[in-house]
This record gives sequence, structure tokens and C-alpha cells, in this order.
Amino acid sequence: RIPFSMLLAVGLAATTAHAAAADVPALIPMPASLTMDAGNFHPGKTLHVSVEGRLGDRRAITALASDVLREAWHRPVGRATTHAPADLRLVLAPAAGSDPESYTLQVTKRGIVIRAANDAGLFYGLQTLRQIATPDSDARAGIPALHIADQPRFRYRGLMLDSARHMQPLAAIKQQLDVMARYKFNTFHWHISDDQGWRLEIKRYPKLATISSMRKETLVGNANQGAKVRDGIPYGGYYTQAQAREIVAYARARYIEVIPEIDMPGHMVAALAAYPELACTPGPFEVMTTWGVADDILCPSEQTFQFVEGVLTEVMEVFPSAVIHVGGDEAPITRWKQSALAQDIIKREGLKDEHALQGWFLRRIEAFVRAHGRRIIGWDEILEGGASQTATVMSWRGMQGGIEAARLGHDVVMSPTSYVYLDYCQSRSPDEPRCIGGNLPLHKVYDFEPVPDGLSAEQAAHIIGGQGNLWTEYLKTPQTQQYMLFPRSLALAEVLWSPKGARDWNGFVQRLPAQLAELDRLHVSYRIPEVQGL
Ligand code: TNX
Repeated sequence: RIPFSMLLAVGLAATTAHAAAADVPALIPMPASLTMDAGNFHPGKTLHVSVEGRLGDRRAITALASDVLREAWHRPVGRATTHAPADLRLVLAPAAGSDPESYTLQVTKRGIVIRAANDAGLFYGLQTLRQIATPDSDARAGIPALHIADQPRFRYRGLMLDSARHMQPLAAIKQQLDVMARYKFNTFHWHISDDQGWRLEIKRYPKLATISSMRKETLVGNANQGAKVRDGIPYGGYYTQAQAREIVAYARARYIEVIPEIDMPGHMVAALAAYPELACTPGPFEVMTTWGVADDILCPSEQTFQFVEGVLTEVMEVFPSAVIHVGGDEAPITRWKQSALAQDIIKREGLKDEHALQGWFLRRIEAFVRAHGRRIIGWDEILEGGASQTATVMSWRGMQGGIEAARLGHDVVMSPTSYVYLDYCQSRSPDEPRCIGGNLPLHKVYDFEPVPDGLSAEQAAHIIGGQGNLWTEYLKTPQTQQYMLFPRSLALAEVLWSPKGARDWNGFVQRLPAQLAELDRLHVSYRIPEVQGL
């Protein structure tokens, strides 16, 4: 066999690569290094697993290993003994790699060994093994001998789900987390508040659940385009704190951190509907049934700070994430210009204008969050009013915000509309679910490069990763949401995990069918992409 690394190096013509492809497993994301060796490993009648070293959660890792083997070959799995040597060895070796998510995976005729410095590495090694020893595969064929040494390119590999515009049953969120783990995503950004609905129970502010979570009718049109579609069917719901904790635990068991977002000071109309005293004008307000950018935002009063701090206190109790997302996007200054209270603060604090006031507002919130041992992350607008250096910037209006932020020394997550807005259209076909606009076919997501040219090495190191965003204005069901998510998130998975030099569209397309089959097994919907051979 030809070492796979050689195939990459010489960039063989597609036909030749195809001849070797029979043995090269269809891995997504492609590991940092993969070499094919001679021979195969054949599973015996019973499969034995050994665990060496002090794992953080030995039971969970062992259970996952057994599942992977059992799903692949449907043979009993037991613990290795002196009489029954291990077919799969999981070895925790502190020196195995410096990256906390790295691992090595070796398959020889005698068996499989996964080595890592900690549980996360073993977990990712097992995800890779699952793609090599695919479920329900032919045990007689076995799996090819190979050697993988792998680690992620980026430490932040995220997907955002908007549960505000339309919410999802817990089972659908868990299913998404299952798929994310298989493709080595490690961050789930959960957008749980917006103009069109507030989705988390807050005990201090019970009307967020009773009033802010309910809207009068369906959400169809963009307010800015004057759409008015009335169907009179109420829509609503929220997650209890217990349910949110369930999601956090489910994600954590898959090495995924949940970052909650409470969007402020804009995108707050649903909260204002319940607590109009937080606005600059008397109201009343209604939970919005159109989407877009609303003029009504939080007024920077002491009452507002009390509200936000109360909400964030409960949010931090439920979500243990190191960072809390505080939004910061699309907050028009219209109301603050007209507000005596806002103008007084501007004068008192010697601020330049309303944008500086938004900076002041968010810095105050940030100080609160930091006093609780966490940091904030916000959309790139947070730069406009001046954000403190410990704030991470999520660059969505293109890459420029992220570039500026990296130059200023902020950590940056790149999430530009043009490459990773998964609510954007995948084609112009009338069969598509209704999409927001843009044009974001699979290959464009695959072309996403999170680290732009022109940054120094130190600045580039501030780009900690990237994220795909699924906004759900038009996506009502888990099925249509999955259609938008897959397979585009698989392209993103490879962008965020694999080395830049391993990026290979033709190779990705060849590996994709095996992974679409995996999505089928998981009963996950996806769009069949228009690429040759599918
Ligand atoms: C902009 S991205 C928004 C969202 C919308 C999205 C639609 C961002 C920070 N704000 O409120 O859902 O566009 O693509």
C-alpha cells in the first residue's frame, strides 16, 4: 500500500487516488497525519478492551469503546485479561501529546491502541476509530493497519443554535450534540433570548417564562421589509433550568462546552414585553412576530443592571462555561439618543456618544461576569464602544471585526456570514426550505479560512477558532434545521480540525458518502449535495 501521506504530498490524480481509496478510511475531519501500513486487523469472536492509566472518567470512556466495537462488528465485548489480550488498548500517557485534545491511534494485525494525555484525546481517538470500524461493517474484512497522530488546528470549534426564533425539543438538541461530537466540535453556542422569544426559565423574573416566551403568532417576515403575515396561531415555550442543565451534562459527556447567550442591550424586545420598565420609553411592547433589528433596546438604568445581573447570576449557575455570551449585536442608538437618562450617563461619564455608552454598558456587565470568575464573549459590535481585552470577539459581519480584534489582542472566533451562516441558502432551488438569502453552497463552507493573511504570528494566535451559526427565523422543525446544518457542518468540522495543508475538496467529496451514511444511521436529515459521485 501507498502511505496516505504520500498521496497527499504528490497530489495524485483522482483516478489513482481512487484505486488506493478502498483501504484509506473515509475520515472527516481528516487527521493531522495518517499513514497506511501493511495488513489488516481482524476482530475475534469476542473483543477485549484494556484501559491503562488514571482516566478522569474510566467508566464513560470504556463504555464508549465497547459501543464502538459492538456497533461495528456485533460481537461481545469484554475486559482484557492475561489470558485474553486486548484487541483495543486505551492508554492514558501524560507524555502522549501537548495539545489537550490530541491522540494517536495505531492499528496493527494484533490490535488497536489509542494513546492520549487525557480523556478528551481518548474520546476523539474513539470517534476516529468509529469512522474506521464503521457500524455494521463486514467483520471478515477487518480494518486496515494504519497509524494516526492527530490534534486539532483550533481549540474553539463551534456551532450556534438559535432556540429563540424557533425552539427545539431536547431530543433534537441532544441529537445535534451527538453528531457534533462525532465530527469533533467542542463548543455549542446556545442562543436562548431574542426579540421573538425568551427561552430560559429565570426564577427571579418569572414573567420571562410566562410572557416573554410567548408570541402571538408565527414568525414569517422581516420587519424591515414590512412583511406582515398573520396566522393567529400562538407560538412559544421555554426550557426549565433543569432541562438546560440536562443539555449541559449531555454536552459535557461529549466534551462539548455549552456557551449560553443572553443578547443585550439589543434583541431584548421579548423581555421588554414582560418588563417594559427596562426600556427607555413606556411601551407597551409585544414579543415580536417579525424579525430584523428593533429600535427598542434596554435602557442603561440601574434597574436594567439589576435585571441583567440577576439573569446572569442564574445563567452562570446553570451553565458552567468559562465564557458567557452577552450578544452586543444590532443595538440601534435611536432610543438612547432620545433618553434623558442615557444622555445623563454620557455626560456624567464623559463619554463621546451613544456607541461609547454601549461600550460602557457592556464593560460594566463584563466586570460583573468577571467578578464571578467568568469572561464574556460578544458579537463584533462590542469593539465599537471599546471592549476590555479579556473579552472574546465573535466576528460575524465578515472577517474585519475579527482582524481588528486580534490586532488589539482580543481572542477571536471567526463566524463570518459569507462562509458559515448556515441559515443562508444552499441553492436557488424552489425545493429548499425557506432561507435567509446569500449563497452558501457546501464548497464555499469548505473554503472558509479562519486565519486571514496579514496578521503577525502573535495576532494570528488570537484566532482561537470558528463557528457556524444556525439562525432559525424560517426553520421551524429539527428536520429543516438539520437540512441546513448537514453536510455543511461537516465541511466546517474539517476546516476547524484538520491542518490547513490537508484541505482537499476532492478528497472531502470522496469521503463524504460514508459520513452521509452515518447521518442516515443516526436518523439525521441532510441535503444531498450536487457533487459528482453522490
Ligand atoms: C443577524 S448574526 C443577526 C441575527 C439574525 C441573522 C440572520 C447576528 C449577531 N445577528 O439576529 O438571526 O442575522 O442571518
